[in-house]
Amino acid sequence: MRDRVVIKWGGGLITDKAALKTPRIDVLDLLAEQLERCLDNEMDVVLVHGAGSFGHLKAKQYRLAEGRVNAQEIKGELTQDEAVEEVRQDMLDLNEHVMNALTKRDISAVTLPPHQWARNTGPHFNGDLSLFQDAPPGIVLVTYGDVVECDGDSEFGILSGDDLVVRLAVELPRVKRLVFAMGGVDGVLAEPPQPGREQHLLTTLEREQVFRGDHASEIDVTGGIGLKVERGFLVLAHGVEVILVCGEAQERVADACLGHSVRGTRLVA
Ligand code: IP8
Repeated sequence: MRDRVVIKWGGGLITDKAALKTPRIDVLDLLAEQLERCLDNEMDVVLVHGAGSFGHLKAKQYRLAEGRVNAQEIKGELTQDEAVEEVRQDMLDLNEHVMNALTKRDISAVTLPPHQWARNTGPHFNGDLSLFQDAPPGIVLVTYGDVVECDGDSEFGILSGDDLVVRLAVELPRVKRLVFAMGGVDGVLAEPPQPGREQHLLTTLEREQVFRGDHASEIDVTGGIGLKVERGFLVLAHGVEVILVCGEAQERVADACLGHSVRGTRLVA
């Protein structure tokens, strides 16, 4: 029986986060190559990707993470409903770039867009994971952070990829580890990166340890590195390993997925 790994490709890694709808094709190609290495080593993969500049900028402008707000409070040309549709389409466009990178390497993959199967936000969102569970060996199932329908007055909200990975890693059988591939950092740093100062990487991280996440709240409507760590600890509590690595460094994502020792941050109980 093949083991499974759940991988999150961060939005800040696969897109240029400051420029609207700009994918980093070279990074996607590198990540696809490493994903193929996992499959070649008998490790099945569930892939979740973030939104980066395909989701956060517009979602922030139209306050989609807050759900329905008074139309007069929205500053922009679109209504919130139009913004929901546009962000969903933008995410489909980003997903197409992801799928192209996989297809270039002949990796068989199927996308399940959350707005079609998930409801509500947070790590306990609703949605049937059986399609992920029933995937034949070697077929990569792909999903991503999206705008989903919500119960109650909020009507819609943002389901982050960092929440999707929790249920996928905990509920699917044979998941060995969860790997967060991030852009621009080697893992969790003791303090936010500063130009000219050496990064102090925390190679292991316990829940009680204090750290300050560098969360660019002006562009990121979900949670930055703090959310990944928080969600990571939920997963770790179920006996699944959790590692955060730099996704731009050759081989680190594949090494982490395959259980080799790697530069990054490992969550410890
Ligand atoms: O980048 C956010 O997903 P994340 C999804 O995984 C949108 O947190 C549409 C902003």
